[in-house]
Formats: sequence, structure tokens, C-alpha cells
Amino acid sequence: AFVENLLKHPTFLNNEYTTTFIDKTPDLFNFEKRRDRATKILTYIADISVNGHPETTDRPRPAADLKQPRPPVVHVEKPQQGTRNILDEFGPQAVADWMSQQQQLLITDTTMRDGHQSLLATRMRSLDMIKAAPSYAAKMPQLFSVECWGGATFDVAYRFLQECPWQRLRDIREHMPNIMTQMLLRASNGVGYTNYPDNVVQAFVKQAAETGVDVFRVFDSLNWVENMRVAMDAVVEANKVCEGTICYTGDLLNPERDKYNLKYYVQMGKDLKAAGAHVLGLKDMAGLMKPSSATILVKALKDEVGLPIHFHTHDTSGAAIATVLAASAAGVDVVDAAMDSFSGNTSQPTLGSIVETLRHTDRDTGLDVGAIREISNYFEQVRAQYLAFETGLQAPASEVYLHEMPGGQFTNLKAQARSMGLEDRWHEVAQTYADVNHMFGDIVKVTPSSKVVGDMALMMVAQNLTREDVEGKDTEVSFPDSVIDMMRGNLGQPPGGWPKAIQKKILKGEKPSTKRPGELLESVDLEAIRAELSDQFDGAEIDDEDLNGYLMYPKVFTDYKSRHDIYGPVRTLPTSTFFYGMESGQEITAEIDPGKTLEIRMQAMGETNEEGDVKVFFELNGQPRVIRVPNRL
Ligand code: BTN
Ligand code: 3PY
Ligand code: ZN
Repeated sequence: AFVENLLKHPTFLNNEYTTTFIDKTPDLFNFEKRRDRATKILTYIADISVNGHPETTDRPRPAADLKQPRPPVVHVEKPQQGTRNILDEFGPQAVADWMSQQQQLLITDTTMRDGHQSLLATRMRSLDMIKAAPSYAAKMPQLFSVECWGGATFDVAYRFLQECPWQRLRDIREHMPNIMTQMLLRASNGVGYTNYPDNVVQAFVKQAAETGVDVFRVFDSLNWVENMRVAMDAVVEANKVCEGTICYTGDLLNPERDKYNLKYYVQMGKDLKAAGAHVLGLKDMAGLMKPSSATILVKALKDEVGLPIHFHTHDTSGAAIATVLAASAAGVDVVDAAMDSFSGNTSQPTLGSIVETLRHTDRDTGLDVGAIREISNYFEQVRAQYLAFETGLQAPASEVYLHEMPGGQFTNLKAQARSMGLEDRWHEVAQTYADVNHMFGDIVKVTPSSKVVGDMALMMVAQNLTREDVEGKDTEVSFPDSVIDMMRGNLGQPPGGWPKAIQKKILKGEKPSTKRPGELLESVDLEAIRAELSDQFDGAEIDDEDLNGYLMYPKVFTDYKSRHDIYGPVRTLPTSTFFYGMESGQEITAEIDPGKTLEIRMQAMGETNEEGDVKVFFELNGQPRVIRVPNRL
């Protein structure tokens, strides 16, 4: 490629070059774009082998002799029909009607979304999921759905895993054609942390439906139904299952804390039904719902709203399975659970144990525990590869009833606290998180409102500020941007509005908005943005998936795409290679296209030369290849 560039260069062609020409003409080295994908992947492997992966540096490392995870063997050629067939043939209302007619408790498997989001900082790679998909299709066709998209997975795929979230969805769907896929959608906040213009939310839902989402769990981080309509309408328009969702917070049974009482939840359920929900989601993101509350709430919602109910909880307290059983006894239609090896603690309760506890009862799920064990054993091997992202949480704890942190946030906030040197003050952070919640008027805490509360709590602990200090007239406080933004009304309105005094102090006299944020945001010109983005990448084709990725996360997307141009389809590498590179003598395979497999053997790694580069020697499908990468250590 270098010689090609040289031979084409005008200075060279015109014979105007001198001996320093090569050194002074960096564009001679601009041949990365045209390198083939195999060379790109080898460059990635060489770079990681020499420099390590930034995400796993200084973290615990899996044993060197860890085996590649082996998915269960699948014999079935055409899997039994499942919920996906009902949706495709008869539409979303038929799915809801079918749910209401079932006697068994239906189950959603969350391993590929909330399970790893809550245990491994969302780091599970697509390849490890796609390999499990045929087993779900063949061995667990009775599942209601498989949650495998949305929430934090979208951002993390691009940002940390260097892979396209849309392709993940397409691949899972293709290998699991009979079970509905499910995503978590933060209503007007899309899969991000801020309120997007209405037409961005609409375009995103349309694309997600086209690429392969069947069930959309739509929630708002302040439970403001007004701010859910755009997203819900778009789901209904796409003819997919709209699960309008109530976020559960507080303590239903506590008479002293009656802001979120039975009447509140029932009214919200009715509002969601009127807004077009096919299914009512009941989302206990922090795992606060106690069994006796589930008994009361599920019964009231079933009787008074009349939609099938889908219950989601987290096992942070250790009491989640009791709550699931209470919800089941009260007539809930579907519950979320994670594969055994991805369950418990801040994740969902244990799928196999729910199935077993209901065996031979009138709500027997009909799922095969043998199949669950096989798939769970596979995921156990998968999990072992992500040791670097384990949080070290040793046990469930009742402290969750104090702080009320969502399971998907807990471990992230703990990591944030660690990076600020506050890890040994974690229990103070937990107490402060609770104080901030009450200072903000006792709000629903779920992405993104939970992040705002977390930002505020960390700031207070770091600066040794108490709630009294923050609320007092005499203390000057510099509030985090996210707090100011929320008090301006940019995430919407909580029930009863924001507490006036603290809002005034935070906004320093600026007038807040009580309008729906989307009403104030101009729609974006999608085609103009596509054209700009294409220009930024030398005229590259920007398809609808890329465009929607960019609209959610402009910088994350362009960083991803720039790295993709250098490193190619690294999503096809085994997880151990992706995070740790290769050792001399090791061999791997990477299927870069269906049927096109690279056999890669690392022969040796050279010494670092004077320019600071290292030569890495490979054999690619039997042919020698040498890759030079900078040693950045
Ligand atoms: C990241 O950039 O933080 C995560 C993705 C890794 C991209 C590759 S890893 C090899 C090379 N070195 C870096 O620091 N980033 C790229
Ligand atoms: C998310 O929005 O990612 C959540 O998991 C909320 O519970
Ligand atoms: Zn959750």
C-alpha cells in the first residue's frame, strides 16, 4: 500500500522529490482505509497483545487455561412455534389476548440485557449471546420473550465493545426466530440520558422494530405518562408489543410514605392503558417490592386496569423470589428472571429456581430445567471470561431498602465512587443517596433520574456536605450540571412537581419549565445529518442504523466508526482475544462473514525497535503476516 501511494503521489510523479520526501510526506502512510479486513483484525490483535486493552488493565484476569465457552448442542432443525409466531401472524393485541388466557406463569429471560448490565457493567459481547440463541429457540420455545436489547447495552456496545448494537439484534433474532425479542426503552430518553426531539425518538423506535425488536418496555424516569406518549405511539404504529410501564418505588405498605400509594399506581396503570399499552409493565428496578406489596398491587392492577401484567424486579435484597411467587399467586402474567449463572444479587432472581418452585402447581411454567441447566452452564463459562468486570459484591443486603438504587446503577455507582477514592465511604454514599432522594421530593430513581441523584450524592460525600448544608441559605453549593438540568424541567415533571425551595436554590432564579421537554425541542433534519456524517467519513454510506446510532450518541458513534475503519470487525474475535490479545503459539478462528473464516496463529512477538514499534508475526490461513504496532506502554 505504501508503494502504491508513492507511485501515485504527484511530487513523486513529477520527479520533484528529494531524500527527505518520504519523511516529510505523512500522507504516503494514509493507506489504512484500503487495508483488508484481515489485516485490520490482525492489527487489533497485535495492538492488544502488545499494549493490553484499556478496559481490563489493572483488573483481575481470568485463568490462563480457561476454555472457550461451548454452547449446548442443538439437534432441532425447525424449532417449535413460540410467541414470535403469534406476533407475526396475528399482531400485538393477539399476543396480549393470548397472555391473558394462559394459566402457567410466563417467563422472560433477561440474561442478555439486564443480567449482564447488573452484574458485569453491561460488558457481554454479541458473540457470546449469539451462540446461545439457537439453544433458546430449540430448548426453551415456551419463553414469553428474551430481553436482549436497549437499556445500557446500546451505548456500551459502541463505546466499550467496539461493536454495532444493531447487528447484535439482527444476529440474535436470526438465530432465535420463534421467541419474541424484548428491549428496554427510556421513552423520550431513548437509550440515552437526555430527552431527544420527538422525531429522533420516532425514528429510533421505527428502526428498532425493523431491525428486530418485538416487545418494547417503555418507561419514564419520573413516571410521567405525558412524556411516554411519543415513544408508545411509535411502538403501536410499528405494530409491535407496547409494554407501557409503571416504575415502582418507595414502600406501598408504609403509611408514612404515601406519595406512591395504591391509588397512584392504579391511576398510572389506567393512564397507560388509555395511552395504548398492550401490556402493563411493572418495573421494580431497585428490587424494593416486598411480597405482601406484590400481593396487593398485582391484584389491584389486574382487577382495575385489566391489561396483562409483566413484572420485573432485582434480587439486591435477596428477597426477590418471594416477591415473584407472591406476584404469581396474585395472578401476574409474566415475570422476568435471569439464567441461574447470571442471577441473584443486583440482577434478576434465578430462572431455574422459579421454574422449580412452581413445578406441579397450577402455575407450572412448563419450562425444561434440563435445558435451563445446559444454557446456564454455558453462560457460567461465558461469565468467567469477564472477571475484569465483576464487582466483587459478596452478598445480598437489606441496605437497598435505605438507598433504593436500581440494580443496573448500583455497581456502576460503586465503581464511580471507587474512581473518586470514595469506595471506603460507600455506606455514606448509600445514606446520602437516600437523603438526596428526599431532598428532591422522593422521586422515582431510574435511568436517567437515578444518575442525577447519584451525581449529587457523590458530590456531597466528596465535599463533606450534608442535606442541611445543601438546603441552607448560608452554604454556597456548586451543583452538578445534571442536577441543574433536571431542575430546569428537562427530564420532565415528577408527581406534584419539584420542591420549590431547593429548585430555586439550584436554578439561582432562572425560571423552570413545566412543559414536556420534547415540545421545546425542534425536530432534526435527518437527511441533512446523514449527509454531514457521510462527509465526515469521506463519503461513506450512512445507513439508517448508523444514522440512529449517531442521533443517540454522536461522539460515541463517530469514535466507534473511526476505530472500525482501523480495526475492522473485531466483534468476531473470541472474547479472550478481544480483551487480552494472543500468546505466541496460540491459534484462534474468527468468522468474519458467514462461511469466511480466518485461522489466525500468533508465531512470535518481536522486541521494541528504536521508533518504539513492535513487530508481531502471524500466520493467517497458513500464510505468514507481519504487523507492526506502536508500543504505548
Ligand atoms: C476504548 O477505546 O477505550 C475501548 C475500545 C478499545 C479500542 C482499541 S483497543 C486498542 C487501541 N488502543 C486503545 O487505547 N484503543 C484502541
Ligand atoms: C436502564 O435504563 O438501563 C435500566 O436498567 C433501568 O432500570
Ligand atoms: Zn432492571
